Amino acid sequence: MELIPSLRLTRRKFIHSAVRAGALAALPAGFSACIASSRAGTAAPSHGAAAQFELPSEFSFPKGFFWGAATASYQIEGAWKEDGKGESIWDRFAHTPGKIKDGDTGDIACDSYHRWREDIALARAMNINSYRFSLSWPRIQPFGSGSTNAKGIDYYSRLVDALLEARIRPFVTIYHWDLPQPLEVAGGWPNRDTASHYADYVQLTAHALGDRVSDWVLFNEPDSFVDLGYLEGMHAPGRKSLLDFLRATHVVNLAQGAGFRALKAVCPDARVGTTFWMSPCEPASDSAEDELAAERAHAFVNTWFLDPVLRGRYPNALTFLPERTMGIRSGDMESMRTPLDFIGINLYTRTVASAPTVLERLTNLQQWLFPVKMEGGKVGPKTDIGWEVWPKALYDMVMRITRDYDQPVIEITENGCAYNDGPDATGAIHDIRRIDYHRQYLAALARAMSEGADVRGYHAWSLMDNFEWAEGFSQRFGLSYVDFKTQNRTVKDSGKWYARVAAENRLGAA
Ligand code: IFM
Repeated sequence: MELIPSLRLTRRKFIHSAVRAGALAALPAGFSACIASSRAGTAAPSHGAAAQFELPSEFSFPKGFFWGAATASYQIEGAWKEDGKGESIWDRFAHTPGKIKDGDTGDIACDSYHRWREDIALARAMNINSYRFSLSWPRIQPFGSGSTNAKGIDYYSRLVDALLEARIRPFVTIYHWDLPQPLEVAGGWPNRDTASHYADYVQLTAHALGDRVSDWVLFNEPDSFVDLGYLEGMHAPGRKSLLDFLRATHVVNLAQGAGFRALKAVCPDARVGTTFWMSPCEPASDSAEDELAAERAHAFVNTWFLDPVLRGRYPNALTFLPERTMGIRSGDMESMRTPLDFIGINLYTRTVASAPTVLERLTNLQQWLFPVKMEGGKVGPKTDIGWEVWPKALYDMVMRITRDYDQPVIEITENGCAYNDGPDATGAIHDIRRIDYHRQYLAALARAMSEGADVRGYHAWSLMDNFEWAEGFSQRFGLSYVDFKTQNRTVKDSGKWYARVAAENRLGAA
């Protein structure tokens, strides 16, 4: 059964608006001195009242702030069946004709399995002090359980050592979507056993790397891989089933609790969090119905996975919670509740939500279950992948999480934009729009920090152009350009700009 067409918009095409009066509160005394209108500040309102938004043109970040960049194993490593690596669901999915744009695969990707030294050199050239990368589960455990692949462990061990030597924090994501294929054959994430296999794998990685790695991300965007992989079918393993979506949701939440405890059992002092795809959800109009729809959208987009871990309950996203269908058992709520050390936020854009009409609800089971229509904002400029540039989204989201979850520690684990600028005749890549994007989003983040948000780091997505899932190599998010024929890497103008910001620990005037 497919859920509402509008859900298709959630992860990749949606956007919301959160132009709430509170979000536009006056700036604290002492901060306004360094405020100047920026380009973001000139954005037109998404609806109704004027949405003026002042951004600081200059801001000094706190000492010890992490200036990072992020990548993920399947998107960069390649070497898909080398040195004992097992097959992942992404290997299988990408090898299935028609699943990925232009028939691209991650078989070679950025060849980072062989070129990781060059990648660390890129990070150094950009003055990055935090590198967020992910571990490929089937490279470490080819079958998802049982035997360990020593060569896989060695690869990550060498990477971690080299990062530490370069004074770069290794920020390790344990799961970024590449489930071992044998576990999918056994039922995948909807199968409860996957949670205990995951906890075993977490413990294995903690034993292997925990003497040198202090900062861990349990999951990258559980909402994305469960939604896109099990409900919408656009990502591996390509299922389109409401039942699988609901079950996978719950098993991932159980895995998260079990994984957290497994990691802390080995490394009690480790900082352990999870990274969530987030997007502030704005009502399409001032009507009470759209306001309610925006809150429902928020529950589905932002807290569907956050509330189980932090509050031990599911949010009110659906008209009712099908507990038995989800496979919820007695004691589950307690075991999925976990005191994460930080919340990772991956943020790109906003969502606009509106209420379906009564007729739409009565005639469409899916809209009855989840009565919300969601889409992306249509006011700001679009990046090449079609996502609206809306820097205020970062401010709104960070402030909402800060308010609603009692000022948690936050890491911006991803923020970035797809612009496909290529090299000019001299080989230089003048990606001015990417500089603008990061500058404006960083300014919005600075404003949130000046208003009390406890943000410890910012990670640009991505260190380099890479395999963008179902979009293949058609979307370039990197601060460095990768020539996928020669595998040559070139730092783009945005990477050089980022290097200056990171070195000065300060966002200067444009
Ligand atoms: O490329 C992805 C990444 O794997 C997860 N977050 C969003 C990025 C851009 O779509």
